[in-house]
Amino acid sequence: MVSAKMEEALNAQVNKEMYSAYLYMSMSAFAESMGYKGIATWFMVQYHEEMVHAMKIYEYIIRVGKKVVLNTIEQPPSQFDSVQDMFRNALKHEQYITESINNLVDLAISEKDHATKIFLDWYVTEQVEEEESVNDILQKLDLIGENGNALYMLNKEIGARTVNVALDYSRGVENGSQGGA
Ligand code: OFO
Repeated sequence: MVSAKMEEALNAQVNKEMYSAYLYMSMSAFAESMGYKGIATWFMVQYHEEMVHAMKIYEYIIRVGKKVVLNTIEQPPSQFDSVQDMFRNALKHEQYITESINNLVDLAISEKDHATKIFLDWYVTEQVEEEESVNDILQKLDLIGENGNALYMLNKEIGARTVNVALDYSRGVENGSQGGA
């Protein structure tokens, strides 16, 4: 049994994941405007991942017989000082999301809601990955410093990232296709 309090908290998390998608789409647009096509691709792949994060919770709320209530998505920043600044913001955001997931887990435990706790475990693991991948790029950016050639190479390297989550989740994320079909 999922409580009304948990239902509300899960709906709030849908909104946060949608904001994540929006934020990374905005970062992708900023990277495009700076001519960093590879970085733009990396953030657009991240956008797709966030949409799936939101959809998994959306579907869970429905599966447990509760109601999805969508809220306004906050406007993300559209201007950053540099590529480094953008990734620093991305890391800060992921740390915020990790905290939010941890709070949800705490709530599930305090309510003895084992099903939701198990459902959220996937997000706990995913957040380790989310922070790690951004941290990884930030470390490289620190090494690169002001070196334009090296930044160009990093742009190329991370631009090779591809989408490996469902792009069409009309029949559910688990049954989703990765697009093209
Ligand atoms: Fe949904 O993990 Fe990033 O924000």
